[in-house]
Amino acid sequence: MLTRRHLLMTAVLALPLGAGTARAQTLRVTVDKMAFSPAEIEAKAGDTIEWVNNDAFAHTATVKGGFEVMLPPKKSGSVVVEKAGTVDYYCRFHPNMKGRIKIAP
Ligand SMILES: [Cu+2]
Repeated sequence: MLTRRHLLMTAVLALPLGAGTARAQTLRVTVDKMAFSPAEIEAKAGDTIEWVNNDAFAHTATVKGGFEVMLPPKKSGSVVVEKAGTVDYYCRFHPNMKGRIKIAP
């Protein structure tokens, strides 16, 4: 996971400043055995976050005072992140399941 993050950061740093034409992307988080993976991702405003639930029971990606994405067993759900900042989310059914989205402008 560290390696993957490092690669992502390297890719971001390699972009020329002011390129400004980056297309919105879809970033995938899998849910396996009661855990979000990767637990922390780096997105840009306008990106779509998609959670793929591989477990046989339901989860959610819930932000206090924000969005809640239902993740039925073996299904996926998504949300578009519009605002820069750090978003912490958890699963409503298993509050010890936690994830974070770092959103760049
Ligand atoms: Cu859950």
